[in-house]
Order: sequence, then structure tokens, then C-alpha cells
Amino acid sequence: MTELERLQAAKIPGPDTGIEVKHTFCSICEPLFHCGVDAYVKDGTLIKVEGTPGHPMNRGSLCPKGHANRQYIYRADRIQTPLRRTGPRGSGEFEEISWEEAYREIAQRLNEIKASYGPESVLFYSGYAKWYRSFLQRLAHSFGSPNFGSESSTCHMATVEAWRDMVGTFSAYDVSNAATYLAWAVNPYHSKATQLTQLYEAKERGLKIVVIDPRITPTTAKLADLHLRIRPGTDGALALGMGKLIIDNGWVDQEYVEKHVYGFEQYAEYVKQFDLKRVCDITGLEARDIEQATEWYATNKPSCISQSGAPIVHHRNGYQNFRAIMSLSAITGNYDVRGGNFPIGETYSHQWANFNTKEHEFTHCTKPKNAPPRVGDVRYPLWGALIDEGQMIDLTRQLREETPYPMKAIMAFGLNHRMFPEPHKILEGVDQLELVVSTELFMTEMCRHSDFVLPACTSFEREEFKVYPGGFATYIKPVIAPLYSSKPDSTIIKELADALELDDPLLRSGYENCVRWMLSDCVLELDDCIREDMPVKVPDAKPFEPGVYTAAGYNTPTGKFEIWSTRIEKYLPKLDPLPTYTPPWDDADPEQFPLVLSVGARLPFALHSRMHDVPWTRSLRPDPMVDMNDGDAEELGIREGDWVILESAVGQVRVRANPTGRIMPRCAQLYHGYKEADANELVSSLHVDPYSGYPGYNCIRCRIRKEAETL
Ligand SMILES: Nc1nc2c(c(=O)[nH]1)N[C@H]1C(S)=C(S)[C@@H](COP(=O)(O)OP(=O)(O)OC[C@H]3O[C@@H](n4cnc5c(=O)[nH]c(N)nc54)[C@H](O)[C@@H]3O)O[C@H]1N2
Ligand SMILES: Nc1nc2c(c(=O)[nH]1)N[C@H]1C(S)=C(S)[C@@H](COP(=O)(O)OP(=O)(O)OC[C@H]3O[C@@H](n4cnc5c(=O)[nH]c(N)nc54)[C@H](O)[C@@H]3O)O[C@H]1N2
Ligand SMILES: [Mo]
Repeated sequence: MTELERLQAAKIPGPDTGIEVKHTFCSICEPLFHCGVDAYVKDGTLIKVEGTPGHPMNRGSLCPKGHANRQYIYRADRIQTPLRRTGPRGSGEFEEISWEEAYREIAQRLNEIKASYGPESVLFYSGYAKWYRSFLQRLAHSFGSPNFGSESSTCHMATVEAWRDMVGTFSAYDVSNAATYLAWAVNPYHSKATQLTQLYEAKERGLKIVVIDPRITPTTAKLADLHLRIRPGTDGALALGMGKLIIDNGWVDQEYVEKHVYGFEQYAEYVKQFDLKRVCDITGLEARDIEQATEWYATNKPSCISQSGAPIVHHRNGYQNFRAIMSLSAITGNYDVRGGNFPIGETYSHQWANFNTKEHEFTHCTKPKNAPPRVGDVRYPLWGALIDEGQMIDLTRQLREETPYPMKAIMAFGLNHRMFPEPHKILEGVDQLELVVSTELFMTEMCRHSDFVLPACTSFEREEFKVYPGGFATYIKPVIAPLYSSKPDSTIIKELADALELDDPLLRSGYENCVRWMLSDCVLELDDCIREDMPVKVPDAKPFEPGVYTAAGYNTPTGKFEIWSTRIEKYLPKLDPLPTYTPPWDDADPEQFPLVLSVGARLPFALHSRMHDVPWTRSLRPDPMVDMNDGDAEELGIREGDWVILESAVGQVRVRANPTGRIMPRCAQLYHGYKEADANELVSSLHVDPYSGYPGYNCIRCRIRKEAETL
């Protein structure tokens, strides 16, 4: 080997080797956590990735998903060119067409559908990716359709809904300045690793951490001063019981409650039913642990409560449980204080980087007036009143029943039907549509059911303006050219707007111009971001000032923290203004289905469906496995690695058994994302929360038997 060959084999950058290091970020994960990446590029090909040292999000580290970016980007099933279907839906028979042909035909058919059935019959949908959403929603609006929806119909947005309901704006929590932290249903080791440094620092200076989780996780093992191993979905009963203890012990912040809380008297009356004995019976917890957690939360202040976008609200009683939990911050005066839960703004930039852009105006200024109800508005009116997009959980029903009106077309950007309960029902509905277009990175099953497939590209192949917590902004540039003839979603949206000849010059002026427009009232100059290779400090970003929001009066009908929701009053008796507790179970017979299954936790090396076809990450847990309590497994004669049938009232899957002490007796857990054992086929599409529409992924009655056995 020559010296040069050695350097090249070791991927050492420099003029000799022709290897360049360029900055970008990994967009596999949640937008809040897009880690800075050093991309090693040779001859236009990505050959290696590392975390970017000094990046404000990850400071040089990367998780297994981030390290697998090269395999992710070059996945064998990347879509290469625009495709038009030639065989039946689902057959996967397509022919390659040019972008011009694709745009022309799609635009013509969309305009025909609009003329025949009205613009609302076209749904514009986005899966996990969030960076182009305001553009896609504006496209829908400029086309005349109110129907924009996204994966947020099952993620995070129910917590936004609940906070808007209670205090009029979304809220966050301030662990860095807290004395007590209720880590309620979170496991950052698997789902938010970049948050750990902050938690370690806080723990070092004495933060008390109570983790509330049915499982034993790295968080319960390494961070918890106290672990409340609660039965799934009974969190509301625990929170109401804690409320009673706080009142009985005189730990209520009287001044805050008198001035700023609406409904305290009704709440105090209601929680009388939640004495310790009853709460222990419901939750399976020990009385002394509940007392200890409550005492810390109410007296070792300031205290904050985590806010998971998923497990609490992934229950049919989740919205009310969430409200019961967050009501604790009101009665103890832990809201809008440093170290507590605190109000934040409404747009992405405003929420996370604490400065205001014109993003909301951008999305909504072309919104059609007097449009018919969006998908989900009739069935989930509270969601409809509080959230700026449709509730897609009702899509399956609307496709089938065609009420309040039939849907005719879906313009899908990353629609993965498998993320919703009983996914085959969505496909059946989709197959009846007149037009289905999928813009995707990979050839998914949904693509195979589409009439046209358009190839999108990854963050390594495009531009993006992005903000980070702490008041940073960045504008990444492509580090490699878009693979094959793929394009950024933002370009596809602009070019569709052109083909449709929409009367929207701003959207049609392109991505960078639109971002410039959104930032036009800011001190931040987009050109500074574009010039810089790393995130820059945003001069407009303002630190949180405790008490300012409270002093101004909350953005609720009463101007107060509404424990009794005056918005919900309108929907009595179907919905309840107090955060009342109801059981989380589905309707299956407990005799027949004695175990409780969660299909909601996170694998550290997977991101929903997207890393299962990447060899490195797949190798870490190759087979679908149900985690079950080791005692239960023994009783059923099941051993580690056995193939078992896991069944609910609506479906079954074949998986391996993984008996473990980390799962509570009579409980089980299956990770989602495995196509061959689709967890969501076990979840009934009727098992949803009436307040938010969210599916009860974390509480499904089930049974497990060895494969060979018959009943
Ligand atoms: N059983 C179960 N189901 C769940 C959950 C659970 O916990 N358990 N969680 C729910 C939650 S919280 C969430 S967030 C959802 C996630 O649900 P989804 O967002 O549907 O999940 P993904 O598998 O990430 O699918 C997104 C699709 O978008 C494509 N894609 C990725 N990036 C881009 C891009 O830049 N452009 C385009 N056009 N396409 C792109 C991907 O290839 C993928 O096919 O799942 C929900 N469903
Ligand atoms: N590696 C990885 N990271 C991710 C994702 C991913 O797919 N992979 N997805 C991202 C997305 S979209 C989301 S929404 C977040 C979600 O991330 P988190 O909000 O952290 O959610 P989970 O990891 O699903 O669950 C955290 C813990 O809640 C517990 N839990 C489950 N049910 C209950 C319950 O009823 N009560 C209580 N108290 N605890 C319960 C689980 O046992 C689990 O340990 O993660 C994000 N981060
Ligand atoms: Mo999510």
C-alpha cells in the first residue's frame, strides 16, 4: 500500500486524498435534535460521518442512527426518478417519467378533481419530516383546500392542544433551574440522548429526580432518586391523588390559585375521591412512594414536569391524564416560574429558539375562508378548535364512509400508513381514491399504492434554514448533489405550485425567498446564516422572563390557568371540563386477553420505520420481539427466543419472546416499525382518545402463546 492509499483508506481529509469535510446535520430524528454532522465527501460521494465538535446540539457526539447516515442515504430502495403507475395499485409496476410529465399530469388531474368535487377533496399530508410543512400547508391553502394533516395527529400535538386548553399557549419545562423534576414517562437514553448532559449537570447540583414509568429503563436505573413503577395509563389517577395530598397537607400556593386558577374548587371537590388507598389500587404503587414524590414536588421547589410527546397522550384517557398531571403545576405555583413549567410560543422558531418569525402568517395568510370542516373536525371538535391542522386519525373512516364529504386525492409527503391503528384499513381506503401521489425517499408500501411517486432527497443533499434551542439558527447547504434525479421537498412544492398555476407568487418564488420573507421583521439576517458554516446566535432570541405571561393574563377564555376548561364545557356531557380519570383499557374481554400490551416505546437505534432497512441499525435487534415479564413467560412455558403469537382482539403478529424483569407482571411491550410484525395491526382504530383523537398505543389487551400451541 502506498502512503496515499493508506491515507485514503483511513479517510484522512486533505488535498492529497481529495477528501473534504463539510458541515450539515442529520435529519433522521426529531427536528429539535438535528445533530451537527461532519460529512466526509470524496468525488461527490459521502464516505464517512462524524459528529461536529462545537455544534450547539450534539457537541461532537452522534447516536447509532446518526452514525448510520451513509447507509440510510444510500439505501438500495431510494427512489431514483419520478414514476407513473402501470399495473394495479400495490403491484409495484411503474414506468419512469420526466419531472415535466409528472408535474403536468398531476396538476391536470388535481385541477379536474378540484373542479368536480371541490378543493377540500384533496388532502395534503406530511409524515415525520417537519422542515417543509409550512410550505406544504400553504400549498394546500393556496390550492383552496383546508385539508392539511400530518403525523402530528399521533405525536406531540395533543400536548400542545392540552396546554392551549389550560393556559392558552404551548409550554415547556426548565430542568436546569429546577430542584425537583418529575420525569413522567420519558426515557431520554433512548429517545433524546442529547438532553442527557443537561440532566447530568442538574443532578450533580442536587436535582431530585422522580421517574414515573412502568418499565425499568436506563433512566430509572441511572437517574432516578425514586422510581414510581406505575401501571400503564393510570397516570391521571396518580396525579389526582397527588393533588389531594397537596391540598390535605396545605401545600397549595394560595395566592397563585386565587389570582390565576379557574376551577380550583371543583377540582378540590373532585380529587377527594382519590384517597391514597384507591390510588394505590388503581396504579399498583406504594403509598409511601406517592407521598415522597408529592412532598418533593410540592415543597422542594421550583419543580418541573417533563412533557413527553407520546406515552402519556398515547392512551384513550391520555388527554385527561396529561391535564391532571399539569394541573399540579398550577396548584403548587410551579407554572411560569424559573425551574418550573413555563409558556413558550407557537411557531417552531418561537418555541425552540425563542424568537418570532412570520411562519404562522406565511402558512395561514392564504387559508381558504368558509371552507368545509377538515378531516377529523366533526369527530374531534376540541382538536378542531385548538389545532391548526386536520386530525388524520379520522381519515380511515372518512375514506370509507365519505362523510361529511368524499375525499378524492392525497398528495402525500412521506405518508407511512403503518404508523396508524389498523393500517390495512387506510390502504383499503387509499385504493379507492382517484389520485394518490407519494413524495418519498424510499419505495415504501404506500408508494406502491400510489399513481405517481416523486423522489425526495435527504438533508445532506439540500438546503434548510433551522433553529435550535438556546437561540441558534443555521442554513445548511448540500454536501453532496441530490442522488439520481431526486429533489428537495421544498423544490417539489414550488414546482407543483407552478404547474397548478396557483395565484401565489411568494410560494412560487422558492424556498430561500420564502424564508427571507418569514424573517423579514427580524434583526437576524438570513445572509449571515447562509455565509456561516455553523449555527449562529440569533440576536432576536429573548430569554424567558418568569411571570410576564401570568401578569398579562393567560390566553384562555377566563384569562386564567383553566383546570376547569371553559372550552370543553361546550362539549358536555361527551367531554368533561375537569381532568377526570377514566380507565385506559380497550374493550376486549380481560378473561380472554389477560395481558396489557404497549406498542409505544422507542428503540435507541431506530426511528419509527426508517432504520429497519439499514443494515447496521437492523443488526442490533434483527427480529421483532415482544418484551414480557419473566414470571409470566415461565407460567406460559415460554423461553427466550421462542417464536410466539401475540394477539389482540383485532389482530395478531408472530414475534420472538424476550422474557425480562424490566417489564411488569401482566404487561408486555412490542416495538413498532417491523413490517413483518406490524404492531399497529394489534391496535383497534376505535381505541382512541375522544379529546385528541390519539390512539391508545400503550394499553391494549392481549395474549401470548407459543407458536406451535393451539387454543
Ligand atoms: N405502534 C406505534 N405507532 C406509532 C407510535 C408508537 O409509539 N407506536 N408513535 C407515533 C408517533 S409519536 C409518531 S411521530 C409517528 C411517526 O410516524 P411517521 O412519520 O409516519 O413515521 P416514519 O416511519 O418516520 O415515516 C415517515 C415517512 O417519511 C419518509 N421521509 C423521511 N424523510 C423525508 C423527507 O425529508 N421527505 C419526504 N418526502 N419523506 C420523508 C420516510 O421514508 C417514511 O416513509 O408514529 C406514530 N405511530
Ligand atoms: N431513538 C428514537 N428516538 C426517538 C424516536 C424514535 O423513533 N427513536 N421517536 C421520536 C418521537 S416521534 C417521539 S414522540 C419521542 C417519544 O419519546 P418519549 O416521549 O421518551 O417516549 P417513549 O420512549 O415512547 O416512552 C418513554 C417511556 O414512557 C414509558 N411509558 C409507556 N407507557 C406509559 C404510561 O402509561 N405511563 C407512564 N408513566 N409511562 C409510560 C415507557 O415505558 C418508556 O420508557 O421520541 C423521539 N425520539
Ligand atoms: Mo412522535
